[in-house]
Amino acid sequence: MRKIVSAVIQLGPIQKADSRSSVVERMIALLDAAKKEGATYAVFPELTFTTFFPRWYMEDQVEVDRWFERSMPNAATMPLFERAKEHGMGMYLGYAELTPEGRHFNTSILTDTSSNIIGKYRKIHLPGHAEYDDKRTHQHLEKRYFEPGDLGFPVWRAHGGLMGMALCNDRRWPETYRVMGLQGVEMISLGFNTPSVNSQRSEEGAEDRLFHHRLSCQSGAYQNACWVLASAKAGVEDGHPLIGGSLIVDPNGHIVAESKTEDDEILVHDCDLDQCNFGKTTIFDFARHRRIEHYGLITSRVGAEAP
Ligand code: CDT
Repeated sequence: MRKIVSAVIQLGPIQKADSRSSVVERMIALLDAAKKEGATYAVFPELTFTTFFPRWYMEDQVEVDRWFERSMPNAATMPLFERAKEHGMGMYLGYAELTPEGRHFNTSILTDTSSNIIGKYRKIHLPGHAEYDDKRTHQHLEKRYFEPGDLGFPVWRAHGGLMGMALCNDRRWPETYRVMGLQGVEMISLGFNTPSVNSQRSEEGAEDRLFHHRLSCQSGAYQNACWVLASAKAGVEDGHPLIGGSLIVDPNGHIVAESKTEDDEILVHDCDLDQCNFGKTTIFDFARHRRIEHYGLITSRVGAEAP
């Protein structure tokens, strides 16, 4: 058995006015609680340190850049990294990254048990739109504020297994999981901020959104025989509701833990990476069963074209 006692740490709402330091304080308290439950690895949400700012339309780049981190860790976030190191815990967390060259990414990192950053992922499937859209009930401006990630979907040897990362909308795309599956991934961590109502179809509410979220994470886990650890930023941020539904999904596609609130909450599960072996050597033994001679359209065509 190769067990990672894993904590998915859901964060309740973060308001526009909340400081990075106040969020980091909350995160440290949750990390301490997860440690008490025996966790050695913690998964935090997408854009962990701030409100989900892409819902706000901004034209002034100085105002936009206030939501971004120019280095990681930095003065505000360092206490979290120090506490994780004290506890000997690895972490996955998401943040808005502003590079020294002035590039903007929706990013996540993976740390080892000494709080060294050993992996970086930049969100590839950016949802939403780039310009103000008055037909939507709320804005989702990720395409305005971020460039698509340029690092692919790498997999790292860490924490005794093969670890991968994704961010929010990536979880809806089978390609995300399969590219990591083809590198043998055993555990995928992902953070999300999912509005509770579809901005273009108001009858699609939280129940449907939770259904699609579970469906995506469960099928990704099953079809690639890996663990999926999904951490929400949840609850009402300045009047805008986000779903909860943080999950731990096993390599058979079963949900083994799910959050019950839309607030700060911890899920802890003993994830045995050896549970991936059965699926990877039988029905999803890619080397024996995949038929790549028929998959060309997946990388040669972006949009659907009828014959
Ligand atoms: N953060 C993020 O990627 N949210 C998307 C919302 C899609 S609707 C524009 C999600 O997939 O949950």
